[in-house]
Amino acid sequence: MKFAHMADCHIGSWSDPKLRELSTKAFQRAIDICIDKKVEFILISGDLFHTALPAIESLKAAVEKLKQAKDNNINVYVLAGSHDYSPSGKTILEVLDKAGIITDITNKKTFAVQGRAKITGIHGRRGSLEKQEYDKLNKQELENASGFKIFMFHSAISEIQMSGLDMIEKLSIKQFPKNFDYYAGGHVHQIIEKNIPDYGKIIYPGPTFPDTFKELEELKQGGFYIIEKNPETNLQTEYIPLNMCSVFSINMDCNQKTSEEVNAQLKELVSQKEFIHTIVTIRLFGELKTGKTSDINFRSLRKNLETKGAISILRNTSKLSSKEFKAVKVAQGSVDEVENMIIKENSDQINVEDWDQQTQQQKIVELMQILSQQRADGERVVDFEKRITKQAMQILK
Ligand SMILES: [Mn+2]
Repeated sequence: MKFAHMADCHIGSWSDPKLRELSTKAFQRAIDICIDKKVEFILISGDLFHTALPAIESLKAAVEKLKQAKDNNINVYVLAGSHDYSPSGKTILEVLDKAGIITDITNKKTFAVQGRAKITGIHGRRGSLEKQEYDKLNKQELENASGFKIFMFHSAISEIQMSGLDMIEKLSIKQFPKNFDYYAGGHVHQIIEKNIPDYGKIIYPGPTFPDTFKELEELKQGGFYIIEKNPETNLQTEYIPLNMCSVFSINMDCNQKTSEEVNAQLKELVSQKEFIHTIVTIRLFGELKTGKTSDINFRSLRKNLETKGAISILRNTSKLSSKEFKAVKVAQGSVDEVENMIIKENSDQINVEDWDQQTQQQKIVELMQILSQQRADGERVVDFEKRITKQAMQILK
């Protein structure tokens, strides 16, 4: 018996069209490899699509490949993940199931029989709402069943060490039925392979393509598993990486550096390197000694990298600050109190001629009020813009 196990394909994720295309292509390549290696069936443990109602292009790209698998007599078993549900609990997987392209095992109460294998599982929901589903399981019946049993799931497990996932909800392995041959996991975007006594082989294959900035930095690429089980051998697992491009990550501590120094160091870091077919991630953190964060010249860096062939340049400066616009810690209070305090503490950083401090603070409050207005019912966008601009100009005189 030979089958593939993938999860978290997130087809349609990334707003950058180039990254979205790479992510879709990674999934397509995975299916191509499965056809090439003549697997008997494929398991997809949740988050096949990034959203419950994927865009037509994403749907088309996925369906085309899934159909190809089907035409090669490879059945594809898909479980809904936390991303596959619309707020009203609908998933596109039901449609694909009805069309005979996949087998949606999301609401399967019993086993799907695939040759010598039996497949069942429990879908994932946002906020780990699937917990109740586990409580409803007739575990004994599942545990006593014979044959090569596969349990698909889309949840984190508290007994398995996972880095950086302290905040997410987990299930206990004790909620799972015991005595399965293979537990096909999803949801955790990490590659994890574990044997748990009384249970069996548990695998999280990670995503088929990194889905976030952090995943690009840490994983660099995605992949999936091919599993083989012959009567005379143990389970054999092989991780198949999907190398779609290179990822070059810059992680720079900017503490006590001037914005000029940071600019120079960034320039130095990328000089004498080629970036052909490479995604570049730039993470800057720390507090600049002088200069503003906006003095970091990303535009010229981007141009430079693009000339050297970079596919996409992503930056993260959420932990970068400057002395000139320093974060202000304020005591708790009402929104108005907190706002006023922040304005007071920062208004000396701005200097408008002819305004004293008090006038300035007053003007800031008034401007904020005007800018937070919403478009009135039936008001045209141009009229709305005109109205806001006019009011703001009156304040600024
Ligand atoms: Mn996911």
